[in-house]
Amino acid sequence: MQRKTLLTIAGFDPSSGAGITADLMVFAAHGFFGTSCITALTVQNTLGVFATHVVAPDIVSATLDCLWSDLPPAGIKIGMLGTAETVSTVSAFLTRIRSQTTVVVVLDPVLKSSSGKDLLDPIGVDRLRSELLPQVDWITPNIHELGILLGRQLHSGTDLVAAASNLQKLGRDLAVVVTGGDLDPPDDLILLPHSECTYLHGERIQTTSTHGTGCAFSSALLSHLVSSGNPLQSAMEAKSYVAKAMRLADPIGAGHGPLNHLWPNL
Ligand code: PXL
Repeated sequence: MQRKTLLTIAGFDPSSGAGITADLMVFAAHGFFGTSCITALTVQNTLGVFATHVVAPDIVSATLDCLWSDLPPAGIKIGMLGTAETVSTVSAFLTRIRSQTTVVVVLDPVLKSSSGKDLLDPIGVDRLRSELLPQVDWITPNIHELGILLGRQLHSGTDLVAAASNLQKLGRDLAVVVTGGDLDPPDDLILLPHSECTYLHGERIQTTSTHGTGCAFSSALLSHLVSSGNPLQSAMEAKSYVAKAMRLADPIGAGHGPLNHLWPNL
């Protein structure tokens, strides 16, 4: 059978911990051919993000159409978008293609780097809520991103089920995974459309190799959704893939190092 293609629309991290290069490794590790549309260049290493430079929205739009006409993906992962214009460009692309065909779309709402740099402007956050959310099937915020999307600070004592349910109402049959890496215990909360919420149990892993765990989780989730179609099973597989990629990572760089995205191929 022909190998399927998955597309990532995301930023470029030259240190390969997060963004496009990490997503492509995750797709390859799951047996997919990966294509990409770069929305922004970042200047970063394991110590943090020092600058960003966005790609012009007309180049993003042309890239998406160019790939769509020749290498149509079976699934799309969206990460860093950078600006409100790019959010609208990607939303318009999804509206175009979703009127023609069914394609699974997973949105990792990349809003800030862990070193605190804004990776999406404030109007972009508004448009992500109003224009992009209705065009995606899954969203995978961590607790900080969930708080920004809902416009209030969340903490460990917050009713996360109610918060996830409020986010779900902004989409159309949206599945929400609140990733638990910043929670104690690090359990993920999953809210599927028309369903009760479920928790995926996670273990705290003692490692400094944590850069890009959100990118890896969302790309692995997309890979499993496209290969099995089973929502809960896919989220479970993606969580255990990321845990193993953290455990098997080499400690490179002086800060938060990359995961071992390619471990299934070793
Ligand atoms: O981990 C979030 C993220 C995603 N994509 C890019 C990034 C970052 C964090 O720094 O730089 C390109």
